Amino acid sequence: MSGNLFRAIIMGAAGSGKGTIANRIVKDFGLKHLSSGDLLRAQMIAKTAAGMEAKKFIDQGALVPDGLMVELISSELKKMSDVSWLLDGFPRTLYQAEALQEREPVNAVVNLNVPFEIIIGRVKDRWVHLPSGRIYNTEFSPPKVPGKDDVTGEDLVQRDDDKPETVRARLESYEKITRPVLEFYKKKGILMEFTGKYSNEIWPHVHKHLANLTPALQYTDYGKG
Ligand code: G5P
Ligand code: MG
Repeated sequence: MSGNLFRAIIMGAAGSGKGTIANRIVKDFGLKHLSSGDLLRAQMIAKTAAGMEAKKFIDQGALVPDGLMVELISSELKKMSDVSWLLDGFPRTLYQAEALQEREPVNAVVNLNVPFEIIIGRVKDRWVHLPSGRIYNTEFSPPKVPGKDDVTGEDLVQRDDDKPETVRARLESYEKITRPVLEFYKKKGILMEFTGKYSNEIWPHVHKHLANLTPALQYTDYGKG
């Protein structure tokens, strides 16, 4: 670990619960959360050139080209050089993993392994607050007022890429393109895999693992939240 800074990554297929678990990690361990998907969606809302380019790929359930992705993430990481962070959804290709490793070696990688049939069942119930990235699920974690964000009261939306055929393309891309990234981190001895059907079942194990790695950062009790 460089100084007291901790650099972690959360990986897992589309809808495996990265955002859900990342929010709990951030709350309990005080890491700064950077989600590549939230970053891209913000660029799309702002209709930046990067956002318009990314949209062509995201709508197909395909990965955004490496060059664009590395550039976007690098400029965010520059702003986070003096804090401990958790990356969610990046890296997703070997090229991205190597680019990150050169820039900023990672301390821990958490991979969520959730059966694909469970994912397909839950993603159709997902609603999000796009400006903040807050995630809801009408079955698992409904908003207090149906269709409205708990904090701002603004409308929730369903993601364009949550259509069943697009989710299937995203799951395939994870298997083909992102699995080698897990091997990359396994060889470095920093990968920890967590298997289960439910985030509440997986979370206490993730909490325990991170608490062992980061005793100095831990400031809440075991696996709450
Ligand atoms: P994203 O935004 O990174 P994905 O596909 O990796 O998208 P996603 O869909 O955001 O991942 P997640 O964060 O893993 O899923 O899952 P989540 O949102 O926490 O949970 C999914 C739903 O299930 C939610 O409604 C949640 O409430 C619910 N849930 C959680 N746990 C449970 C449970 O136990 N039970 C139940 N019933 N429900 C539960 O990337 C989007 C696109 O951007 C591009 C790609 O095109 C990608 O497809 N992109 C990149 N391209 C290239 N390189 C990169 N690094 C890229 N990053 C993003
Ligand atoms: Mg997410």
